[in-house]
Amino acid sequence: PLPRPRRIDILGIATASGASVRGCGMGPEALRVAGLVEALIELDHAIADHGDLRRQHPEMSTNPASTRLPEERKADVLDLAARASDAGLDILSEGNFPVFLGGDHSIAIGTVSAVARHCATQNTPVHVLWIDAHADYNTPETSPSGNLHGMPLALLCGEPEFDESYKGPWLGRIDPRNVTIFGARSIDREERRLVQARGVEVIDMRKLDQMGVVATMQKVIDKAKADGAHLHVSFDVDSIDPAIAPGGGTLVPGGLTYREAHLVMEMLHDSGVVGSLDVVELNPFLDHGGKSATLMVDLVASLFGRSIMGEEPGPMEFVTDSER
Ligand code: 5AB
Ligand code: MN
Ligand code: MN
Ligand code: MN
Repeated sequence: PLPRPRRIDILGIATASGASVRGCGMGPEALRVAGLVEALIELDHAIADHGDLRRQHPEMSTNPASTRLPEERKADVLDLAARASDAGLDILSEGNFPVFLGGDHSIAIGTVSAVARHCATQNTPVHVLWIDAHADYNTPETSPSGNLHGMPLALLCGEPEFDESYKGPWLGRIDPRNVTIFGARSIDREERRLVQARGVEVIDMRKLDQMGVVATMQKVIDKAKADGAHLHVSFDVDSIDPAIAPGGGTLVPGGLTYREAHLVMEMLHDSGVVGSLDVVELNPFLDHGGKSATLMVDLVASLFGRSIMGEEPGPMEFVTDSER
């Protein structure tokens, strides 16, 4: 089993530079306003909030359109990825559980890199559970939009179409065969070919409808356990049905229900294999009265042990103050 974390460490990465729709840079603040920290304290966890990484002087637009071209946003994305990777590595090295708040999904380039670098020093395999309506496995060649929030998995899995300009000593590497995409319902044609060729496990909505959360999630958990892995969970708000989570820029109908999403988090809690979490793509500007932010806070609380019938001391029990 993984060593028990000492503390939950929150780090925001306040950016929308990986997306073409603006607003998810406000995600970390909306999650705090919705009561994220209080929900975790309520569950008796020790918390540290590191505030947000952001670009103080983002590149200016050179085109007349209101949003900058993907190429103009790339420097922001990679700078923040490098900083998130280093900051995340510090948190993990101290034995704490990082909760990364996006920001668009390009932040996972940095957050998953932190996990990969840390686990390399511990000789622990990294498994990734990517909960998302999309596969986020495009390369600069296959991407229909050029937006980096659609490419993090491909870069992290070492796809050769990324040139040296995307890389640095901060970049970690994961094995596509240890990645599961969960809740997918919008995958581009070339992207689908890549995912299949690399052996990424895709639990799409069709499979979920037929097999349900319990059977599909149990497989993910059993595989991570059998491998003695650190499971990183990357939760894209757009995995949830837009009717209950309207706060996103890339909504796709037919998403996870309220109970399906909670059951995923409850099972992950009980599994004890999760070592880090991203909450990404929340766009407070598009949200309806904080509805999506509040739902995300409830889901994070379920991952950290909130349950309907009260707490059972489980495998994800944290080190208490007196044990330190
Ligand atoms: B998200 C699309 N596949 O690459 C692309 O929200 C959408 O992080 C990507 O999952 C969506 O532009 C990225 C069409
Ligand atoms: Mn995504
Ligand atoms: Mn998505
Ligand atoms: Mn999105």
